[in-house]
Amino acid sequence: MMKHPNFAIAPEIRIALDLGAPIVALESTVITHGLPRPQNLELARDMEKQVRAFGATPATIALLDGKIRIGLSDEELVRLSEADSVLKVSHRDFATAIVKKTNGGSTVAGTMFAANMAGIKVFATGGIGGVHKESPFDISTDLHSLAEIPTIVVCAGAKAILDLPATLEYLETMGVPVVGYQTDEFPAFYSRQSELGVSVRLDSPKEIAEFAQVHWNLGMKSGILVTNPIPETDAISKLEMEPIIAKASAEAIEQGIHGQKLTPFLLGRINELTKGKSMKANLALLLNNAHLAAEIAGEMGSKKKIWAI
Ligand code: PSU
Ligand code: MN
Repeated sequence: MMKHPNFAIAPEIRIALDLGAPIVALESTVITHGLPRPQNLELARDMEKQVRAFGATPATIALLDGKIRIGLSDEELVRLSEADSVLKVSHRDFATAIVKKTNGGSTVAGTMFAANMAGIKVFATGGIGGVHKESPFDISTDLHSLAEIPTIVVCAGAKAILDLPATLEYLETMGVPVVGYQTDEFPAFYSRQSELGVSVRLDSPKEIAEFAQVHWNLGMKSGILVTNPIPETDAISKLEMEPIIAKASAEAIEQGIHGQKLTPFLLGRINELTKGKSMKANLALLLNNAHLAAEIAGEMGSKKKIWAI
């Protein structure tokens, strides 16, 4: 097979792919645009540690000097987390990053695309993008990718800054299963509750892996959204979050913030308004998702059996 000129797969990931060992893809927009320094680098390292602790190999996906990189070394994580001019890379931005030879953090959509190209089926993030409240036609490419790319995306629901009912309607229209992990309710990122339903509740990583096999064996092409509620100890109630989100949202409209800048603006502003509490919750749910994703990857069944001797 010809090697794709725009991708570079780290040696460790190449070996894991050849062995059919469990791998979890990790996104990098959260590192480049979602969190401030130095928490972004700490989080990037902790996500990788968490995936390893639960028996899988982490593949952080990002763009460095115009190459799509599957798996980063620690030096490369440092470079990415400190980079000053870095693109937020979704589908339409890959070619831009490549021709301009720039660095980029891949969004959920971008990471799904690259992971699938590399043959990685399981991916952990914080919260997916969705339909924005500020402008109903600002619909994240994440939703479109969930409809078209067959990967399992583990998240804590869609970010609470979004129009959650509209986001769920869109996923339903596009035929994307929304799995509630040990819950009947769609989690709302910072909060465990939303009063909105999921399409199926599954209670173990094994059941999720089986569900995915059945879905894809039927010939379905879509991804599977696995929603994992934030741990109880770090959750912030809907009541507490609602006025804060409303305030940040109003400021975004006032300041004319839209497009790619909207999500980072809202996350940053909410973090200021909660005096860091929302970021703490964001970090906790990210690690919780890395944990579940590693367990699902472990249940996905490898191409070859590896015997320990
Ligand atoms: N989850 C987090 N923090 C983030 C994101 C997810 O906890 O910053 C990123 C993801 O990369 C997601 C993006 O794809 O926010 C959504 O951006 P937009 O709404 O512009 O599509
Ligand atoms: Mn958007």
